[in-house]
Amino acid sequence: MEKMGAEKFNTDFLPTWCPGCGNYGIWQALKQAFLELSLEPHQLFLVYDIGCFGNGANFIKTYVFHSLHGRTLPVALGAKIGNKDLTVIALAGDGGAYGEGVQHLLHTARYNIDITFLVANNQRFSLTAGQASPTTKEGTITKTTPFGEIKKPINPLVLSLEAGASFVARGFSGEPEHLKQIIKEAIIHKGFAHVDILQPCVSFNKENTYEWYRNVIYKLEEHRYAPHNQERALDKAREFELQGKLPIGVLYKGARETYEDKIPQLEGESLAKRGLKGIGVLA
Ligand SMILES: Cc1ncc(C[n+]2csc(CCOP(=O)(O)OP(=O)(O)O)c2C)c(N)n1
Ligand code: SF4
Ligand SMILES: [Mg+2]
Repeated sequence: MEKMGAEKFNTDFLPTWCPGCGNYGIWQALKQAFLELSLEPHQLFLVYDIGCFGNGANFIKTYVFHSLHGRTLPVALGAKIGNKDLTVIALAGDGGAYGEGVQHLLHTARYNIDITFLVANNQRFSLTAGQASPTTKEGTITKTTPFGEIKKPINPLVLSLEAGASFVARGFSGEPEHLKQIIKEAIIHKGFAHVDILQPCVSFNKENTYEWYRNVIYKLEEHRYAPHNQERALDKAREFELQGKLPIGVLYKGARETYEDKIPQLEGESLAKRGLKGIGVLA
């Protein structure tokens, strides 16, 4: 029998994440967002990174590519150029997104290509047993930082805002309903949409627990925040460092021409349908 609800995006494999892992909330929010946007599995192309979150590639029934560590964005960008009719989403952990692949974040934001980037930020390289990642707080003890992390963490939302992302948001996997709304907005947005998702890792991050997050987060939309000013968005992105509060919701949404719209060869029918002959590459 054909599945009707969000379960139609389930595969035959059950998630292997630890009980209580924040990835479950993201998985549920993602499937529900697809359902509510009336997206069918064949209209979606998901590019997953390597990692705990990346293992989600096995648990979602859409077109899926399980990419190399840190390389989701170039694959997603190529897929979108090849077939602009697809809804293309790249999904990575903080290690892949802000470590191995941080250069791709900056350049994809510059392109402003119409794809969505969802990052499960647990502040650890969790699949490989919890080493410090680029978002780990200074002083944190992990296997690779036995005397405490000595490097400064990066602020991913500041990076993508500065690089030109036209949609920047922060979600929390412990608030899947709220996260679903953000994911829906990010998919609908025309241009590069970056969503950093606070994701508790119950096995390797004992500090940033669900409870810890609940004490510091607040929802932007409950504070009459309008996400149309880049300078204000930068202030919001830095608020935790300055004031110890973590705003979740859409920080910035702006209208900017997309990469696809600026390339005359990509006008009209998608390349996948026309083939390379259609743009004069092959005789
Ligand atoms: C180029 C490369 N470097 C390192 C690895 C080893 N590796 C695999 S998963 C992983 C950790 C991933 O951390 P993150 O991206 O934050 O995802 P999480 O597991 O936390 O969800 C690492 C370091 C790899 N597979 N490829
Ligand atoms: S190690 Fe952490 S991120 Fe990985 S599945 Fe377990 S709780 Fe989730
Ligand atoms: Mg991680």
